[in-house]
Amino acid sequence: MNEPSRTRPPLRQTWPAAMAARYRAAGYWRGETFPGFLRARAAQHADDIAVVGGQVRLSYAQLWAQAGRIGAGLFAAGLLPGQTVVVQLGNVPEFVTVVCGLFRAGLVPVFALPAHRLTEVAHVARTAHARAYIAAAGQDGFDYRSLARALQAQLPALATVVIVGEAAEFLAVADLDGEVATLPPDPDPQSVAFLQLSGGSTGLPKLIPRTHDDYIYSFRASNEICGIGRDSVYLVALPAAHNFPMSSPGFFGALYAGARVVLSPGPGPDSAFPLIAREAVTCVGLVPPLALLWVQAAATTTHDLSSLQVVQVGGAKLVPEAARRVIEGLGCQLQQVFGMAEGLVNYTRLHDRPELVIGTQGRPISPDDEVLVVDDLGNPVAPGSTGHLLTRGPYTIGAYYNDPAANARAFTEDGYYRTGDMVQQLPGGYLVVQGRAGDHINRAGEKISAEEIEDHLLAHPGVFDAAVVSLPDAYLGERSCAFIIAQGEPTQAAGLKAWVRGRGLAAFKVPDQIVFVDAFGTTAVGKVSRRELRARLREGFMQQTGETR
Ligand code: J2J
Repeated sequence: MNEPSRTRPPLRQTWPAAMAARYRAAGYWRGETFPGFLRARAAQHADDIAVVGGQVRLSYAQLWAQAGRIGAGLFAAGLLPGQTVVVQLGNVPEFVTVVCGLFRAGLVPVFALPAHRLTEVAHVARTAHARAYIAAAGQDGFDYRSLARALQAQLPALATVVIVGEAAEFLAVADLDGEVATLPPDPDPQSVAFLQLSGGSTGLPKLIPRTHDDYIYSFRASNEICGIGRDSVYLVALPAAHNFPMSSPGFFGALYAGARVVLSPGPGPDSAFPLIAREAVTCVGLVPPLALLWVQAAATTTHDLSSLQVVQVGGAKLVPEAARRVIEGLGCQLQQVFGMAEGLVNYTRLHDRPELVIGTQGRPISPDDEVLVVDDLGNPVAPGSTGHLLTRGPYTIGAYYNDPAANARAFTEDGYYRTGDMVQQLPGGYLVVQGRAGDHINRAGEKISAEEIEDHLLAHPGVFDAAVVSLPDAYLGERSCAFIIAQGEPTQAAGLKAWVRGRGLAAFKVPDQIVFVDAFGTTAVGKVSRRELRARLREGFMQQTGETR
């Protein structure tokens, strides 16, 4: 399976045989696949509405039919089962139909965020050996067809471009068609269903191969924890390509349950509140700053939000005071979610005591999620102390795709994933996120690698050295700040920001703040690691400006 190209490293994700046997025996891995469950729902709930977005309302039968048409159309366009396809779509119904079409055709979606630009998409397409790119004609004033042209100029293997909307010289999703009989049988449940992106702390995004069995387990079990059933209405408010609204329990969980998925074109109250009222939405996932914005807007809205039962907040730390405000302001149950695209997801449970819901980030989905909290040397810390979170289990990966260096860093010899998060483990397995060991900035749930941005800044002729750090931010949780030692012609902050943007990067990676310094003040004896340097700059700056955590 998944092996069409001679040059492409095999696309797989494996667990040690004994663990795999345990996960099967425990009923986590049931041999289900995406096309398998989508076909079953189309048969069971043919006329129930599966997906609502824009003017479109698709039943489960229509979703399945569209998936067949799109899958067969991609074959007719020359794609072969097992090939990878970069999908860069916002919250439009075609996100769901295209991805389901790829699954049905045994093609492997690779998810890019709508905010990504040429540098990121090219990296992802190249690393995944992608043969096709599927995007919207435009969104938020950006023309993805020009991105497609630039991609094809760099990557000859990217032979096919398919566009949602006005396709220009490319194929249009609406025009895809082919013989459904050409579609392959359902894939091996252990094969890789798609590649998700990591928001990790070093360099460009890494690719996360997730299998049918492991991912389906994670959202099937999430459904139970989050109370998602056939009567639920799940709103996708965050970008659908994020792992959180995709799988925790996300729109895939909702589809698995035979529930209704409603796609909000934007995350803000203006887009989401009318949809909540119209569609009687019961569950939504938000990042902390967005949840607070919703609380503010809910105080004066004329839209009826009373259908909301569960508001999930995750992606970044929700501090207790903010948690209280969410509960009071939205008048429904709060569920904290601490997850990662690599696997492990923790939830506070719907019937947990308020102290746990407000003060922790929940506990793992599975009894077989193994969690270790260790010190810098890898030894377990005393119970209740803060340490590095390591994990392995039935839906946590053991390797990134095609990245041996990252794998050597990110996984222990025993196959534990080093999450990079610093946590405290309370009795009952509840985790409190205390920070992180790595140097990424968690900007309202979007992860930015300090190293990646420093590299782009260093490419500027006016920059002698650059260090990018996170600063506490009342709204974003964290914002990015670049300390710059200038050289040559004087450079302005605005010019540096424009430079980063001009490097073809997602706008959220442009430093929020730029501080010029004469030196990094490395007065201590000996060599200082980049990490220490960043920490010192952050602390020094915060002392100077009187900012507090
Ligand atoms: C503190 N930090 C958190 C939280 C994630 C569900 C929910 C979120 C993600 C996600 C996800 C946090 N408090 N509640 O994939 O399925 C930070 C941690 C973590 C990193 C993972 C899901 N929830 N984080 O955010 O892959 O640092 O996944 O390691 O984007 O976000 O980021 P990502």
